[in-house]
Amino acid sequence: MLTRELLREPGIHGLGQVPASLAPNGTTQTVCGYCSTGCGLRVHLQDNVGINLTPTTEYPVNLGMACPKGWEALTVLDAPNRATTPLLKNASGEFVAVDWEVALREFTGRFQSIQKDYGTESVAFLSTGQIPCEEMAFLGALTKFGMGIKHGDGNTRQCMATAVVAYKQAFGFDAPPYTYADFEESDCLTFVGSNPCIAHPIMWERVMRNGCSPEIIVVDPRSTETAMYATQHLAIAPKSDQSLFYGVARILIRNGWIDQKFVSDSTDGFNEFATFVDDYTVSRVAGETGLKPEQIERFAETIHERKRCSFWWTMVVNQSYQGVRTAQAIINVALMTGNLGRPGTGANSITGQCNAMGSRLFSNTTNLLGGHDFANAEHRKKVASILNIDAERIPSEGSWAYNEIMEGILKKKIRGLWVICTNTAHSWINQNLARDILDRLDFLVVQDMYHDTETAQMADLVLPAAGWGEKEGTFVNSERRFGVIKKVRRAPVQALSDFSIFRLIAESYGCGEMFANWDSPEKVFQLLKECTRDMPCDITGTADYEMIEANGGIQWPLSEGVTEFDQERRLFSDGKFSTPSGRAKFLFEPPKSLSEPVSEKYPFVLLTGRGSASQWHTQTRSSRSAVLKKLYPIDPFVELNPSDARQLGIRPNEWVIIESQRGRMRAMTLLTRSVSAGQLFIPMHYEGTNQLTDAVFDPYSKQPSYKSCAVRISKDSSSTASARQN
Ligand SMILES: Nc1nc2c(c(=O)[nH]1)N[C@H]1C(S)=C(S)[C@@H](COP(=O)(O)OP(=O)(O)OC[C@H]3O[C@@H](n4cnc5c(=O)[nH]c(N)nc54)[C@H](O)[C@@H]3O)O[C@H]1N2
Ligand SMILES: Nc1nc2c(c(=O)[nH]1)N[C@H]1C(S)=C(S)[C@@H](COP(=O)(O)OP(=O)(O)OC[C@H]3O[C@@H](n4cnc5c(=O)[nH]c(N)nc54)[C@H](O)[C@@H]3O)O[C@H]1N2
Ligand code: SF4
Ligand SMILES: [Mo]
Repeated sequence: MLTRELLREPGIHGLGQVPASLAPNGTTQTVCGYCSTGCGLRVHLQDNVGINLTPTTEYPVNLGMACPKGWEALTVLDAPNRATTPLLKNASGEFVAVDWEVALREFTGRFQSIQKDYGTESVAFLSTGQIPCEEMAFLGALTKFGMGIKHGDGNTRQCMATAVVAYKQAFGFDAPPYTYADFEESDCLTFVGSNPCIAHPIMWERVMRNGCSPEIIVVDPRSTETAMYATQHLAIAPKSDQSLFYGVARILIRNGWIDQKFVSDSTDGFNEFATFVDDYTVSRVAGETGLKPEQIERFAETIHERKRCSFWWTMVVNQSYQGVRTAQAIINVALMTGNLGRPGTGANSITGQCNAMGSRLFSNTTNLLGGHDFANAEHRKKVASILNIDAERIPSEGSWAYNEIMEGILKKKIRGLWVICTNTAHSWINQNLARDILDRLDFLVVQDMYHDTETAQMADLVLPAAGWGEKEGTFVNSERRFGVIKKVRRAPVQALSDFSIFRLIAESYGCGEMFANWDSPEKVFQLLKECTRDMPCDITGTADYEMIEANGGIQWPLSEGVTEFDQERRLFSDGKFSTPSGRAKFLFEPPKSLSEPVSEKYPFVLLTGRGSASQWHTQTRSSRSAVLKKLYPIDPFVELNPSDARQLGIRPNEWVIIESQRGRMRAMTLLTRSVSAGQLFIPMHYEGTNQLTDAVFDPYSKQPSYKSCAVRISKDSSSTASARQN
């Protein structure tokens, strides 16, 4: 089909407003498009258009609750800076509105000519954990099987790559084992570098419903909102979590507080691990973590005393130069105490974005569709036959990771880049370098809901995308639950769903034939379902979107033939893992010291993370709601301990300059004891934060270590006023 004809197809623009199947003035069920909690939201329609929403009371995830972002999810679709038409940069560097035909011609012409001159591998893509599975899979299949692109990765590398690798190595498959009921059923919850009060507020509400008088242990250098609820707050020295868990393991072993049966039936490598951790004496670990020996001992005792211990980690473990081994240090403690597979237990990675879990299975970047392995010829054959393509078209290796793609641009191996639903020029580590790298590209395409993100401004071509609420598909939340998202609004002007954009590009690139059947998200869902057959994530028992919705979402796995199943299910209740031996592995390695220790010149450790429940990442979306904007400081702020402030003569609410070896930013001071002396905290939502961060990576997961680097802070002598502007 010609691109021109395809453009006229009603399905491409989805001009029929919302699908006719929805009651024009009733309500319809969808799931939230921000965080990985995956709350159910009921959208209220007027004349077929979503005008308001309320959290769904009967949805098993959120039970009628939502955080401010969820409540405001529709508002941000109306923003005046929505990308409404393709924009092409002219010779004088100005954007000119063009129609889709010109945009597609330009996209294909420029990328194909780069591929012709420098090889097919010279074009790469960077995508996201925030588009539905069907769109991710389309992008991954189109680029890898259709366009001959070899390297593509996503912002998920910034987010949960470490958890993926840690699970794969330990369990044989990337399988977060829990269900949210575990928040309520656990009698001891440990949160490691995780601030659910802010980052996963509705998961935290589930913790608040826990009726087992749980011990809540929070391991975080800061006294976060979550730490304030802790029965034990371990204000650990940055990046010493691995030592802490080795120390705890040693205490458990020395006291015989081990689940021998679980260890011998379901694990490998315990004896080697026990020998290894014997060096991690309480005094050594106290020295390395800055904790008191009693705190470490009490932590171990609590794990022993309590019957159902769950261990939850989020970004700090993942975003580290030693993330994989830190995650496994936590997994090891759960394994040795038999805290896996039973209600209220688990070594549980909480992921971040609404569909980060979907990207783990279907982005076709690190894994071949459905959690398969590119290197495995049988897997390639299986997927090729499901997609009805030649197996030769499937590469036998995975892609370069995000950082390798960025390095590839520096080395001129990558000359064309397509960025979909992520804001690299704000969120990638060490921004001065990152922007310099993006500047070197011959052709940069950015596909986003908004035309003025930091990355879109650097683009040669901007493709206007529909957002959540304007398209259909499925998301997978942190507890492996598929949820269906609905189209309840028409995307503005010429903006198209990412799905439609991929269809058009397939056609224009000359590989439309390969995707002839990929004409609706639900058809693609059926293909993806087949791709999971006989894998640990098998969802062949899920008939269609309707069944997902009728069940309040469906967790993987659900194999064909299974008709009776619980709404909340966890993995490994049989003690069997996906490794060749069927046993989980103890994995360990000596911890490394801080990648950039403080020095006389840069005496503070900078921690970064989420600032408030109302801010989302680079704020392209959340800053478009007047309600959300009232709930957080508009100006960048830095949390500083009052004792440090006194020494430096810095006052509250004063502009200061924070500098690292790589860059500097301005921020307002917030004096608070929630950060320890010698540490600073700046939320990631402000553009300047990643001017400071240091581009170091975990050797196994290649995830950037955003959470600690050395900085200094000084008064901003240039500033006269310290008034906040709103
Ligand atoms: N409101 C809101 N919610 C979000 C997001 C958002 O942007 N806004 N983003 C979503 C995404 S994608 C993600 S990945 C998650 C992130 O969710 P979280 O990981 O829970 O959030 P962060 O604030 O990034 O980091 C958590 C904590 O790690 C602590 N920390 C720093 N260094 C160390 C250390 O060395 N050891 C330990 N133990 N702790 C340390 C920080 O003080 C911080 O409180 O949030 C998701 N939810
Ligand atoms: N210093 C520091 N930096 C960090 C972190 C940290 O803790 N500290 N955390 C890291 C983590 S965990 C993450 S996940 C990243 C997040 O970093 P990013 O992915 O860069 O952040 P977002 O603002 O979510 O960017 C998503 C973009 O997609 C657009 N968008 C939204 N929906 C759609 C859609 O449906 N289609 C299309 N085409 N576009 C859409 C939005 O407008 C936005 O521009 O940041 C990382 N950076
Ligand atoms: S907790 Fe997450 S999924 Fe739930 S409403 Fe808030 S942002 Fe949406
Ligand atoms: Mo993330």
